[in-house]
Amino acid sequence: MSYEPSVIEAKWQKRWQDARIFEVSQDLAELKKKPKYYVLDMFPYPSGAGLHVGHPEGYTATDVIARLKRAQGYNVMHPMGWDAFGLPAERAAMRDNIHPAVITKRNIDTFRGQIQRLGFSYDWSREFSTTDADYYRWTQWIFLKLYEKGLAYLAEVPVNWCPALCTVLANEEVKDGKYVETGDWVEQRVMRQWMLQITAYAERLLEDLEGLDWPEGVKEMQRNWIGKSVGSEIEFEIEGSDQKLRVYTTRPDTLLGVTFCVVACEHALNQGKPYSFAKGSMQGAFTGYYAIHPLTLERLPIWTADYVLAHYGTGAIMAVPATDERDAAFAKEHQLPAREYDLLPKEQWPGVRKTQYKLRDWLFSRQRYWGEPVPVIHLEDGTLMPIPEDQLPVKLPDIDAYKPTHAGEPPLARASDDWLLVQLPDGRIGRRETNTMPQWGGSCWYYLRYLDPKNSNQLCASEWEQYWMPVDLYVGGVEHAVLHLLYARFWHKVLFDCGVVSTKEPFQKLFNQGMILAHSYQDEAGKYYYPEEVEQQGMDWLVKASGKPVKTQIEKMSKSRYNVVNPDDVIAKYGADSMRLYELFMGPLDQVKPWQTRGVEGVHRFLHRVWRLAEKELTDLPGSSDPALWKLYHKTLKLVEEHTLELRFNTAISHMMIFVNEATALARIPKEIFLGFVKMLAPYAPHLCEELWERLGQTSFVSIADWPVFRLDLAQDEEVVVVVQINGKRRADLKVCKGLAKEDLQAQALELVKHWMGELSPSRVIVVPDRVVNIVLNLTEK
Ligand code: ANZ
Repeated sequence: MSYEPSVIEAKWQKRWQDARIFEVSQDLAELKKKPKYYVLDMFPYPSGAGLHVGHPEGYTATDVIARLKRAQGYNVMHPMGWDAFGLPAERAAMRDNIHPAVITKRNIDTFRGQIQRLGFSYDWSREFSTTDADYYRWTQWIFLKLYEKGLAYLAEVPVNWCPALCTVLANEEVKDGKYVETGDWVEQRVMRQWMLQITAYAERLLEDLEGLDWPEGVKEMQRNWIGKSVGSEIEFEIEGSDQKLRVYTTRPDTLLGVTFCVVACEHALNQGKPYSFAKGSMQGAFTGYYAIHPLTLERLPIWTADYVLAHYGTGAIMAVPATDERDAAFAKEHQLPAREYDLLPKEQWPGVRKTQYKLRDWLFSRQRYWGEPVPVIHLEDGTLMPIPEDQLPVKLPDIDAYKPTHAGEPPLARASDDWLLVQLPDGRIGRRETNTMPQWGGSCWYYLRYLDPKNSNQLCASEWEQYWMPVDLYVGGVEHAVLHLLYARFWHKVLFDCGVVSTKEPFQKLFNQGMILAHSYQDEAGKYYYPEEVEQQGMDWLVKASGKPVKTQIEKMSKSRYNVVNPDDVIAKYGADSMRLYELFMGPLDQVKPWQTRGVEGVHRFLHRVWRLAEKELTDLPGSSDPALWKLYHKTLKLVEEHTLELRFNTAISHMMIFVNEATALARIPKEIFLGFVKMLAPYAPHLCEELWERLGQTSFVSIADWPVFRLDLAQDEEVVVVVQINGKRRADLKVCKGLAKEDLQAQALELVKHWMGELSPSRVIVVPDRVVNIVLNLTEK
């Protein structure tokens, strides 16, 4: 029989599922006999477009690790679920007039099917969606804890309002005045919103980064986002006023160089004066006030300008144009003086030392339907009442229109009075909060729920939390560096303070997979061509077909560029094992790299060769094979294990390819070696390996077999002692690998005896491999 992935893959996926081999034991005493390993993917948002080949890159990596760790005797937690609240389902609902819950379920079914066809060893019994009421009940519960601790509060705040979407957005979601997801413009408005006081955790969020095994770039992004700065607040008298001007500076030593002060447009000093300047410009105006220098008593004009931010420090600065570039530019623009000065010694610095953070509190409400309702009631007297814990979840009501009003009233305000109005036991009437939580809420704690997904009394029982946490390896995209990863750390620390979790940090090791790009082909007329077709037919064909010059680019996959690759198509043609292998063989996991379907063919051929290897004579006779094969086998085993655990999958695969090439050249191979190789390859190509395992008469599953035993003595190269002579006289002994090439042996020997030779150079060197190196020196040269 030939290798037919479609037949064997369906067969083994069903067998794994029926035997439930990837489900983790629920017996704690049993679990405690072995070490644990928690390996987690950033769970996907199940979009309507389905999976593309970028998703399974990280999932394949974690699956290989999960399978290897299981083989090495760990209890492995490897779950999957859905981050399913959010705007796209709501927009699709508006467009198609279908409830977001229906759309979400449909998308989840598609995603699950696609993911399952890749043969990942998830414990599916733990699956959930953030949109399940049993789940978001606990998201709401955490909100109540935040509220109890004073960390959730309502405030009139300037917010990022997106007119196109009619909703507010978090600072982290806005870049250059646009919503990062859709590119829609965002404007500033003042609205009453829920805020989470993440700033109260700024120092801990910063400090605890140190102990984490995360990419340095991600840590640095978090440090910059938190933006700690240590400086001073200095108070200036204002001429003819009781008010004082407080400035924040990181350079109190420059006080003698101050020639003017600048306040933000929104500063209290400007009350009633609606200053506004072009963003990022050096425009400004004199406020009419003068500050008095605390040491020299000089009059310093107070200006207002856009480059001073209202919400950083005190919203006011002392300007030192001789040293600070922006102050210098502003001074030049407005003909303000600059002055050389002496640095002020530390003993003379006025005012108090002050630590500032750039981090702002987290805007936590959204005018959206498809999110967790905020579990709070507004009473008539204006007070707030949190929903009692035992009345959670506050379920999302059905409504008939999902769009918020332009005044910013959330869609839930349209719910019927049954839902909206609540009568308290004392007869008072309250109105439910109609804002919902942002999508980031549900993803802040999902890694805990996997550990105890069905618990209806607690979000996670502490015995499970204590056994499994922290997550040992977390894999996902770098785009979450300051959003999800900062929010989740914040909630985790709050849960730590509530005694719900026992670790300070949720994710011990983080790895970011690089994005998978694709080739795109577009002709001068703007027409795109399918990359697959171009790859098959060749560039000449393309030029002819188009009749115009064609531009080839490597870009992000997107529908509009016709370059999205669907894993289903790849699996249909080559099988899931080839797909898995190619995802990891393309290049280092953290690198950005282009997909090339042609590349799948290479790994597919490799799997065919493995299949044919099993058809060779597999012998049990000892000594029936080349000892070199044993050595190669053990060396390969060591390298595959090491490289895999270091997430260097591409090189692990190439070592297996080398092994298969060598083994293919032999007439027969020991069965023991072949079975060991099947175990080695199983984490990467599990379906093929299960099939071979069975055909070779093994019972149970290779997926849960022990990792092969490595024998150092068999892997090591045999050593020999070579005598090094000078003019026939023994001068040294050299230990080298048996069979070392002549040139290498000569080079090592010369190095070893160079102090014997002094200035002289050999006139001749005689090398007998594995035996002797004789260096002939011409002694008359001296
Ligand atoms: C005088 C000075 C002299 C300053 C000098 C810098 C260099 P970080 O490190 O980011 O905290 N600053 C203070 N508040 C500001 C605001 N609301 N908007 C814009 N700029 C503000 O930077 C702190 C420095 O940025 C402060 O120190 C202040 O300028 C400015 F040679 O004061 B400095």
